[in-house]
Amino acid sequence: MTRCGTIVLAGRPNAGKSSLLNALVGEHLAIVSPKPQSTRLPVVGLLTRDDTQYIFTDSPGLLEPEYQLHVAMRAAALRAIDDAEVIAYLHPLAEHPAPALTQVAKLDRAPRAPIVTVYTKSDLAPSTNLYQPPQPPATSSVVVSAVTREGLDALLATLRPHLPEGPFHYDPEEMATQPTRFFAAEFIREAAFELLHEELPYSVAVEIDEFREAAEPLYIRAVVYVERASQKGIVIGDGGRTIKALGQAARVKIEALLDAHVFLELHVKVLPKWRRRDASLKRLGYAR
Ligand SMILES: Nc1nc2c(ncn2[C@@H]2O[C@H](COP(=O)(O)OP(=O)(O)OP(=O)(O)O)[C@@H](O)[C@H]2O)c(=O)[nH]1
Ligand SMILES: [Mg+2]
Repeated sequence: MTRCGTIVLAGRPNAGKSSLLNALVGEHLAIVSPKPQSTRLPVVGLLTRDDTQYIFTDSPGLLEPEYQLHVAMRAAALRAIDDAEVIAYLHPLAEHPAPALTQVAKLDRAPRAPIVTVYTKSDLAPSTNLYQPPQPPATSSVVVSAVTREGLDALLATLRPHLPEGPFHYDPEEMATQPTRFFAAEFIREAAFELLHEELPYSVAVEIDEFREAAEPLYIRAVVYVERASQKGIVIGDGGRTIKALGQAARVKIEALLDAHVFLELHVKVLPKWRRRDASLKRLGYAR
């Protein structure tokens, strides 16, 4: 009998959720950044191994909301936690032990699904006896590194019994469920996290205006939104230098995922205070 089910990757910002999703799936699907709060929407990654189909959902970091976008991110993370058959609760090994998820997520009561505590970035943790395996009957925990791939097989083995018996939901060859244009917009945002500083990456949102994949190179036109006119100038840069570099970096990422040449055209526009406005968040796909 095959098994198939959803596993949410949850935890504080920067815990390594997106990196772990990518390592498990074997493809760069979810954007990663040393800057916290890079994930704004859940990203689904599929892994089918032997008789088991793992449906992983990378979720936004659990944070204390400061503005409307945060409220939407937290809501999306809590929905993903609610919907999952098992919760992989990520916490950096260097900051062992992990506080209770109920506390981190400020939940009124413990989540319905079982929790597997996943200690991340083991390659960064000092090798002194920091990690003491929990004594039963504590919840199960696994130590992983998305970089060295340590612990990934152990994690899969720990998750597997929590997944319901039943048929696969997706073709075993599939890795993603979201449309290509979603990933295109995300990779432009990832480039913004790499090339822009301080508050700017947080003020950037991306909307795909046109996506033509009938002929190669694929043609993608996107709008990079910022919140203020002064930010627009910085994102464009001297003689368009910054937006050009951003476009190049994003194009390479999109081409790697699609395995096709891409012509990417970016325009920078101002959408005033979009992070604080419900209508803008809805339009950008961040809020319901
Ligand atoms: N050395 C090392 N770095 C890691 C590992 N996993 C993640 N990182 C780094 O930690 C930072 C955060 O990783 P992300 O995967 O973006 O973390 P996240 O939990 O998705 O963060 P948010 O989406 O912002 O909540 C990045 O700089 C990653 O490269 C790991 O196993 N080893
Ligand atoms: Mg992330």
